Amino acid sequence: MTAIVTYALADGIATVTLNRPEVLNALTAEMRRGLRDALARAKDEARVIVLTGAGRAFSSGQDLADRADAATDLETSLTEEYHPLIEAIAEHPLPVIAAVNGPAAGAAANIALACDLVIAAESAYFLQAFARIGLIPDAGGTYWLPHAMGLAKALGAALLAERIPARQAADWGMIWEAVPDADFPATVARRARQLADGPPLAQALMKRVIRSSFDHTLPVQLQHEAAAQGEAGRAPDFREGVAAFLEKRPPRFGGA
Ligand code: LHQ
Repeated sequence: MTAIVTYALADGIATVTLNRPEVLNALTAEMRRGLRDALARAKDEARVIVLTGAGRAFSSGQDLADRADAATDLETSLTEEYHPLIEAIAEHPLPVIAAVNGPAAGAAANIALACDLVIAAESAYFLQAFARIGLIPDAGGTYWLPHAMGLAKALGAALLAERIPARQAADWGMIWEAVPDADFPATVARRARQLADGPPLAQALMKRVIRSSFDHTLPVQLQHEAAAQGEAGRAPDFREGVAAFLEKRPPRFGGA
């Protein structure tokens, strides 16, 4: 049987692939567990995680035909299964790239937005499909959307439930970049390499501190920033980064 979530590790890059292409990688409980397991495994052995979809889609969101899920109350399904997944991405010490190869709909669009760097192929699109089936954006949608693109666009995306093409998503600041389909695999590989070679402690700290800024006033945020910078400054990667600069060579980060 083919795994419905695959995991491949190469040179510090953990690639996690949603793998039910015949239903556009619609998410089942087993896939959500597989995703959480993959994220946990990568923690100990990778330097960056790439999350992507097999076939022509990233993911169509919740599997609407899954009978087990249909029997579960939505609030329970969200709090017990989706939320731990969203938090595992947002709180993961490693940078997580969403490589959005095709449509990202429903909960999957918002799982992508939970990632740290979203790179989409130009033919991909984001669809807050929820209103079409009488629901509201979930899996963090009501949080990420206004933060990522502002209130006006967030409300429009939720109420109208129209496709947001990758290029538009990038123009709105919702994702990092949209790239021509032909360049997509190479761009993802290049960005993954770049992050895998980056300073792990500083990356983990910047993820945490930047994400927490939503909850803080400026004085509080400045304190968190200074504390994290103090920690980064005491670590070997800072010494290595400065030495590499002075010696005019690329840094070798990852010092314990
Ligand atoms: C699917 C799905 C799918 C099953 C395509 N399920 N089969 C909800 C409830 C519970 C708890 C937590 O939260 C949530 C959150 C959510 O995620 S709700 C939103 C769920 N997603 C959607 O509403 C999107 C549904 N899909 C679509 O609207 C379309 O498939 C899109 C626009 C993504 C792509 O359209 P097309 O490119 O035209 O592909 P298609 O519709 O022909 O799909 C291909 C196949 O995949 C098809 O099966 P078939 O046997 O006819 O070839 C679809 O039935 C199947 N599929 N999405 N979510």
